[in-house]
Amino acid sequence: MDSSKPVKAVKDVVEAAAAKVAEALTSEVPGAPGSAPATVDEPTAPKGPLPPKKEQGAPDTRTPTGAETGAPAESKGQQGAFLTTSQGARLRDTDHSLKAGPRGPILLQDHHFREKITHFDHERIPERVVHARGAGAHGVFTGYGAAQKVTKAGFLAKGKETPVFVRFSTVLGSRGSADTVRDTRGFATKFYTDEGTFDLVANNIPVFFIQDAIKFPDIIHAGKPHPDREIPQAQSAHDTFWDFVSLHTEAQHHTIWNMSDRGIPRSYRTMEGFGVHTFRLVDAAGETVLVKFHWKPKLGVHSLDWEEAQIAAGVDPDFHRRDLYDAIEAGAFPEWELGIQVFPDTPEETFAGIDLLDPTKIVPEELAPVQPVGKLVLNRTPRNFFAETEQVAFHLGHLPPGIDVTNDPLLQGRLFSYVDTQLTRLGGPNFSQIPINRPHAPVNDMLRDGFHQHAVHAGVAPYRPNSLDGGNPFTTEENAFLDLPVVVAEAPKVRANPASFDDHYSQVRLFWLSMSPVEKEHIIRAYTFELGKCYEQAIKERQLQCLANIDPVLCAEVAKGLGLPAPEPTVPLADVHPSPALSQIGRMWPADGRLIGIVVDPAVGLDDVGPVRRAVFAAGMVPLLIAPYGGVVDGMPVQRTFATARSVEFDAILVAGAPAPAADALPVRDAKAGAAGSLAVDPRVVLLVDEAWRHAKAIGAWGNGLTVLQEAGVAGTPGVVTAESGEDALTAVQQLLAAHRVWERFPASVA
Ligand code: HDE
Repeated sequence: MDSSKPVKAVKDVVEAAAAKVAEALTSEVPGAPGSAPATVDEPTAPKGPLPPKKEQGAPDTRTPTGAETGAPAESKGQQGAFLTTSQGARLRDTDHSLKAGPRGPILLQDHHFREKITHFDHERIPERVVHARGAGAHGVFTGYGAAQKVTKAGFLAKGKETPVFVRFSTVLGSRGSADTVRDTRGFATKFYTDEGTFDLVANNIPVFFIQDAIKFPDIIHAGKPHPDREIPQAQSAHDTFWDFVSLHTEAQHHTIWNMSDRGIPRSYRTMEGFGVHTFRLVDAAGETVLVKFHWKPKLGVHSLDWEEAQIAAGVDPDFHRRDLYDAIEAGAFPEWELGIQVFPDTPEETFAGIDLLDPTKIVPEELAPVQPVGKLVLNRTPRNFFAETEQVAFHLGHLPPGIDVTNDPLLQGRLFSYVDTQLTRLGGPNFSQIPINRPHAPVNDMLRDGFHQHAVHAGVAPYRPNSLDGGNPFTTEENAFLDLPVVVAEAPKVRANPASFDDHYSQVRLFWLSMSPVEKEHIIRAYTFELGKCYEQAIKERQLQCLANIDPVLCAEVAKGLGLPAPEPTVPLADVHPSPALSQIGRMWPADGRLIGIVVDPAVGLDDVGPVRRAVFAAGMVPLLIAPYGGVVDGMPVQRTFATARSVEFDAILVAGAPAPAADALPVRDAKAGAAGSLAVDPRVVLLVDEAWRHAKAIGAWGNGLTVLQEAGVAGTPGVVTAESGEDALTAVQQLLAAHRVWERFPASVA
């Protein structure tokens, strides 16, 4: 009897089922690692490398001097089916070193071993001194033409499309630190314009800690972990940080932004970006204006709740990185508008009494509206993190004709720092030849040689003027960058600031008074937490003095939490007009790319879940099924199980069933199960709903799902909708999501 037949038939069925699961998972779940599912058995037949994932892009293939090569991006990466040495010689074996007999020792002769290990030994480069932790994406910028009346920069022309690479980052943490810590975020954009690369190296906070770049090492040393124990990682909640900002009171404005919800963004997609400094634009006729750059996210500015940020730092330290890449993969391309605030270029360089050279000051949008000048869409994820995100090198001095700098002393110092830092980080002066940094404009410089020189320069006369290379290259007036002949007033050389820089409190108060009650509560909570983590009483008292100079209510509330008396102000409280534009609350925003967790109970059938899932997709959001076990239920892929899900991953929860405790609802298997006991519903589902409620997220339930609301004790409370059908529940939840959170769930004690 041929017994292999039934066995083969079973194997075929199992393999077919596994392939179906794999297909469902790779086609519908953002985040699958490869472009095709992995096979269980080790592949034996050689074939070429798989294509990249559909959402991945790589830097254009350009020569080191900016010319298009026409070569496909693959030609720079792995190619062919056979493993080779770095010199292209095919290898028979890479798993065994060359030894004197199977028991060794290893022979010095083993050049393959030495090449492999030596290269590995040198895989790491120094991380960035600041902004070490980041995530990048490719995209396209389209000009609206609106800026052409103030600048000749060609990439801002109407309909002009320019490729870009954006890198978002945190400031304080190391490369491996968590994404959701309380910190400022970097928002650096490289525009590969036809007229030379333009880098807009921005942050998500419009002011900076200090007014002079010479203090940058000091503020960073204060914010980084303490030098003895190297703790805490990626935090400002420690003594040295608060010591610095309470002694250098110019830092108070940036600090209140950090303590507000801006310090814990929901997503890179929901962050504003600010160029911080004032720049100078010049038009074709040579007329100039002063401007501040703003990025406005299409989805609005939204933040995490502090508890969410803390949980996410543990359960998903890659929270923002994952969010960015999953959104792009799901087709929910993140979008921003670039806008400018425009000010007349007067000798005083002030606007409405605000010193435009002081990087600790904003100009409220109510005084100078942000005028949209173009749109940024991020539509491709990098193919290789190191090659692109790690090696990208931004520099404030990368400016095309039409954009120039001002004398802001912070900006002036940055003009030195950014090239200087790359010399160590990227190992020499030729970092602009690394693929991600190659300009798209033709490059014809006379910079030569140096480590890692990729160009094979022709000619014998890299100097000017010359008579040997036919005089080439020539300088030109035609669309050349112009250092604007701005008049510098006669003045003594001094180490000093202008007197206007001495106002350290009025705009901090302006920010505080512009917040809604719930945002004020969050600020009080953040100061109380951060100062509560300091050991030194004197530092707490000094910072309380700063808070007294901002606002008595803020000071009193934080003092209460610290168990200290609230001091009286030492400066008169500024009489300021609030700027409603600074508040994140009170408007409605599209819910594109939001993550909707759907709790299902496969034990009772899922007929109603399919239509809801499709409706979530149709609304431009991403549905994630949460089930007792993994795999596929009713033909739909399960993205999270009760064991792997945590509320922080979802913007809203739909409860389609009341699943009984699953087989793994044991505290010994999953701490989230708590003391499972004899509950009717899986305790992880109850926790999910409870946390979502605590973080003021929209919750919708229908059918058996109502039982879960009862179990969690949230039924009938604001933002918890019960509906006849899943689709009705989704419609209601979508409306709630437009406001980001159910704000009524956060009662405020301050007005
Ligand atoms: Fe930076 N900053 N910075 N910075 N910065 C760097 O450059 C520096 C400042 C910003 O994703 C470094 O390539 C000085 C303001 C971003 O690669 C370094 C001062 C703003 C990034 C440096 C400032 C920024 C950096 C470290 C003056 C917002 C990440 C690695 C006080 C407008 C870019 C590197 C990326 C990175 C110096 C202040 C934004 C050391 C001296 C203000 C987004 O050169």
